[in-house]
Amino acid sequence: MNFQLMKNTVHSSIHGELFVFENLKNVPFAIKRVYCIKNVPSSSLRGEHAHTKLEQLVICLSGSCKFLLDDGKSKKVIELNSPHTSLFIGKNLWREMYDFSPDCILMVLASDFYDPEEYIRDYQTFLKLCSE
Ligand code: T46
Repeated sequence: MNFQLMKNTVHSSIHGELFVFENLKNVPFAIKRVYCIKNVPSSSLRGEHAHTKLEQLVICLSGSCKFLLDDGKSKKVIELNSPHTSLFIGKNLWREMYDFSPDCILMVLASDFYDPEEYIRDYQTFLKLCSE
């Protein structure tokens, strides 16, 4: 499945922790966009789509949430609960995000600008593309 859990680069001292993300070094693509998700009600379901081109690195800066990842053949649930690990999500993976804690803050680094045309939002269409 086209995802990977990656250990983040952190500089820790008695004064706190500093996390570093650099293009094509510890981020496996050139970053064109950064967005954040927070204040998600615990009952909310986000995502429910796949991307035909986009690659992303998701960092849970605070709190926790779950990602269901689906490549059309199998499904895997990943819990993000630490800024020390990030989740790389490649293209053609259906994702659903849920079980957000009240303090959850996600920061997402993306390989391209926002393009709503590049989303697959219909699950049956996604399954059909997977079987081609
Ligand atoms: C993903 C998961 C992890 C923009 O205008 N620009 C942006 O860059 C983004 C990401 C979103 N938006 C707008 C589009 C919608 O009106 O923000 C609204 C919420 O977006 P969406 O419903 O796609 O949010 P999620 O949390 O379901 O999905 C997001 C990303 O869109 C998606 O790429 O993989 O987070």
